[in-house]
Amino acid sequence: MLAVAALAITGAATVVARTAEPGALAAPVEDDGADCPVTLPGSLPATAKLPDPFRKADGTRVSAKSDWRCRRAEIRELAERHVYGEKPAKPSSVTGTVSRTGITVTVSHNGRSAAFSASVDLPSGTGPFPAVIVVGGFGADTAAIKAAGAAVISYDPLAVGREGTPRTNKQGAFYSIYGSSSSTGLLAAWAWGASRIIDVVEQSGGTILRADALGVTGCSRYGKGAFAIGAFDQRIALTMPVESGSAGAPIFRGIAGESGAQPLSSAYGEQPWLGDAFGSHTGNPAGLPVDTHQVVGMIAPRGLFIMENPHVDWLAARSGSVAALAGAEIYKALGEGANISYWSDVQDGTHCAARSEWRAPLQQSIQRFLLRTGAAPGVFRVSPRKAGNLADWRDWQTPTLSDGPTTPPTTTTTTTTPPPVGDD
Ligand code: MCU
Repeated sequence: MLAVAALAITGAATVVARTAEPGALAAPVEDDGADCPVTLPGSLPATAKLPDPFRKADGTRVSAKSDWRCRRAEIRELAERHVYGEKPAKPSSVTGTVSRTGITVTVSHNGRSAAFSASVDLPSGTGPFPAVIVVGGFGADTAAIKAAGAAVISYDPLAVGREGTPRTNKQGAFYSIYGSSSSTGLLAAWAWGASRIIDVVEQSGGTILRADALGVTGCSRYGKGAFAIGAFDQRIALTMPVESGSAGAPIFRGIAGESGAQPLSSAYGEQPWLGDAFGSHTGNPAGLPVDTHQVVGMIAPRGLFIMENPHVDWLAARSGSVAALAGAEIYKALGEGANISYWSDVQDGTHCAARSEWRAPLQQSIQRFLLRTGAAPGVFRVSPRKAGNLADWRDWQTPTLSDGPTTPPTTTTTTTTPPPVGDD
């Protein structure tokens, strides 16, 4: 009895340790489900509709909010196996520096090493500052980010995973460590690189940049990257993919039926963005045991603001709206429905244009999730040009999740029960 009570207490302490400061939704670790037991069935039945995100691998459904942590670990495993390829955990050595103008990263693992860097642009005022990792060099409103009080970390992901290489000879810092024939795609490699930048920020002591107040954004192929970076590192408090298109936020199952959208085979073949294993799914997304609404669920309940362009058919904004709507059901079940926002109702059709419509919700998101002031925008503005219908895509309902753990801990009275006489 005492041992059980002690376990219950240890469990509670673990939960406390996982939570950063009050109001913070990001985890202090890259993957807070790393200890979850994940046993996946060899194969799952094909489903034309979106897989039920609440159905666990053992066939039962998630019933408590606290179950999401290990359900997320299952989704992560599915996403790695079938979509992105493996994103390895932190390598044995990550070192580097943070200055007011830049970040250097040096990684060593299994006798191999690689280095890359990012530049830093601080806002006015005195730090330490929250920061947004801007992936690639275009399409992000860096002026709005700085005006909201966050620094910009400009991350060139091509140094970590180059484009223009065949899948058999991938290049960049990630592949210098894990091998040029690694089956991991560029998006997971970029996510690994962003995580190593966060490791260095974390180790820097927080005098310039705050590791507990980080966001990520990027447009187009770098929107695909921003989405994957936010999904695979729970230290990211705010994820803001812009016009990410196929291999980004839009549901894979919707793309084939969305007129003009970049086909899955095209997204798979244009660059090795997705993992090699995705190659067997491009003609049959119904056979995928996971879809991007569950990748949205990997981000939940952290801040997420998905921005899309409904004027360019190639960008698959209708399938993007379905990913957001289905993913929002996960946020709602977790009691954080306002933490996901979506906006595709924009005027300018230019891909990755600077857009005045997004400035206010973007700044409000930075304030809420990085500076922790005010409320989340909690806005869903879907363009009528590309409005998907969630009812067409699901045959599951959103559960009401309890607040407590599924198996309630043993009552605390056991802690005060004296052991029977003679039992020591
Ligand atoms: C939307 O992202 C990509 C798209 O997948 C590609 O087909 C196209 O070539 O480039 C887009 C992009 O990254 O534009 C800058």
